[in-house]
Amino acid sequence: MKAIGIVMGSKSDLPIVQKAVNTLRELEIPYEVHILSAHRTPGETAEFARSARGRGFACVIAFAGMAAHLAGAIAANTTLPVIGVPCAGPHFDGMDALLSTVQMPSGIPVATVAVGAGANAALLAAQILAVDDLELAQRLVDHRTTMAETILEQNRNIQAELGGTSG
Ligand code: RP5
Repeated sequence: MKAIGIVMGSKSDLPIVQKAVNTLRELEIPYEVHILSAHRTPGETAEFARSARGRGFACVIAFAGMAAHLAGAIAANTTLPVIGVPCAGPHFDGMDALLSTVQMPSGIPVATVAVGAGANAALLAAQILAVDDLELAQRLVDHRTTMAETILEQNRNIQAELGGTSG
């Protein structure tokens, strides 16, 4: 199976990255984690993106906050799918990173997930891999079944706990 390339713009993004790593581990998907910055290490970031396909990655997940151009900078240098995860910084509740990541001009797409949505980024990457991997597709179905069971159990518990006053 191909691996997922994970890049964060700063070590301060790690708590969000960890959610993606946990999900990829759960789904038994190989990954590689890097810290590379679009503005502090522009050359190394471009080199990573240019070599990503040759290194066996299926797609890249880029995590960045503030004027978050990391995902776009990587996408400009590879034709692999790039998933952008906006990370909330000290201002604007992550709206700055969300708009910077999602508003890519025509020609270079970035598939942007919600602010801080590391797990969803990993699930989207898994779904890309599962296009031609039926075993992984089944693991994704199992993951959804587990989620549904958790909600249904919570539903039973809340009814037992709080009851209801209707009829
Ligand atoms: C971005 O700037 C990083 O992705 C991070 O979210 C933000 C702040 O970086 P640090 O100043 O914490 O290194 O490049």
